[in-house]
Amino acid sequence: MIEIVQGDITELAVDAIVNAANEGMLGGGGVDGAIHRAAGRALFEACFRVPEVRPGVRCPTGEARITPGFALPAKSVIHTVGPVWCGGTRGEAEKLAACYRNSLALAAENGCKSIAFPCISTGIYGYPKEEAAKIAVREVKAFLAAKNAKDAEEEGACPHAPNGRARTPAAPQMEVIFCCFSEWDKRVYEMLLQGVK
Ligand code: AR6
Repeated sequence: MIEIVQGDITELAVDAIVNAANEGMLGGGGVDGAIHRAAGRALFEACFRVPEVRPGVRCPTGEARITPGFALPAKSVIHTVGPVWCGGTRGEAEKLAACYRNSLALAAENGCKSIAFPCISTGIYGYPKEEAAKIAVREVKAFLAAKNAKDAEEEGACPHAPNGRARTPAAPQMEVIFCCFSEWDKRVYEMLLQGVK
């Protein structure tokens, strides 16, 4: 299930909110700053404990890491690092797609049933908003379709089910929320999800 909301992601009581972080993971401006302020010092300390993969880099661009949400209403924070927009010539689209894929996979691995995304890379990192939204919608739709197919297959494979049919109710779907800060972002997502763009 996909939803669009307009507002402050730090106020959402979901299993996981996604942070548009930087590779160092120690906070910054934009949504990253808002999440760190709302979660409190414990989030900074948890981020600090995430091992560096090379000096100063805890989460390379396109990857994702998870921490608790501490003082946030969200249970967890999934930190991902979007690409800096360089005109589209440095693999930004693939890196942005990887942010969505890796965040969703990490959420599923951690049993999250609801996850909210900000518009990754479209603030300080300068990614064109509509192009970024197209990638976000494409990746979320593909992830949910694959997950639903896998869940249905696992239920159908229940050895005690008559005629190969599952007796257990369908696994609850993951709820994915696009949390848009501006009215304009919200409209872009609404149009994309209606298939207008
Ligand atoms: N809730 C939801 N969305 C928000 C909020 C909020 N409270 N605040 C901002 N946004 P940005 P980036 C939107 O700049 O482009 C940081 O310094 C905002 O309107 O936060 O990925 C990091 O440490 C925009 O649509 O992230 C990195 O260095 C979206 O969040 C760098 O910025 C993303 O804007 C990451 O830049």
